[in-house]
Amino acid sequence: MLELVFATNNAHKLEEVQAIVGEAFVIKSLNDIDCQDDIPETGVTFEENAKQKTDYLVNKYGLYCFGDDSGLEIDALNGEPGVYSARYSGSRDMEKNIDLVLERMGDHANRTARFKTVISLYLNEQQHFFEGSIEGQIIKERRGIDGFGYDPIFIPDGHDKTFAEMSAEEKNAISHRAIAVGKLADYLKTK
Ligand code: ITT
Repeated sequence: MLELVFATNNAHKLEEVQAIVGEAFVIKSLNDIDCQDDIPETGVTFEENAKQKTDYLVNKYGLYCFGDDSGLEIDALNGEPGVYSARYSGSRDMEKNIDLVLERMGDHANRTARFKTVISLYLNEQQHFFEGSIEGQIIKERRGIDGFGYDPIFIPDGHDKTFAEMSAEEKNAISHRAIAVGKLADYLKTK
């Protein structure tokens, strides 16, 4: 059975991906291969950051692997917070990060935004990318308590609830991450 390392230690992400990919591949975390390194994420695009993760594992361990990067792009803020989503305010404090987005957005009329995920896969000496995105609107104050990150201020197009007002099942059925992982899984099923 083929093994693939997922460049994450987020057990929740790993389980979600293993469930979608099925049993044809065994997916291991960084912990599983005893990698405690802080893998650099210094790119200016999601692609670059995702590829940095797989390049690191390929160079250091010679393993087949994949890694992801995601974030929120807001048109009125010229695509910010983008690759800086996790630390937009300078810290990982999501209260502060959301406050900064709301402050910079003010009463701006254009509130269009999208969540994006890019997955980099290195398999059989080939590099592949899989992308998922979901369009929506940034609202003026937080709504909902579920999910994580910027979920309380994002309403996906065609819905009237924020991601934070949706159940995990509802969000996972339409999310940027689910779309990208679905493409990865479809590709792996052909291998
Ligand atoms: P890793 O250790 O796996 O890199 P991370 O927190 O950096 O974890 P991501 O790269 O997937 O996770 O996402 C970067 C940031 O983008 C994340 O901290 C959130 O602020 C935001 N984000 C990503 N996906 C999101 C989602 O589904 N809902 C809300 N915010 C999200």
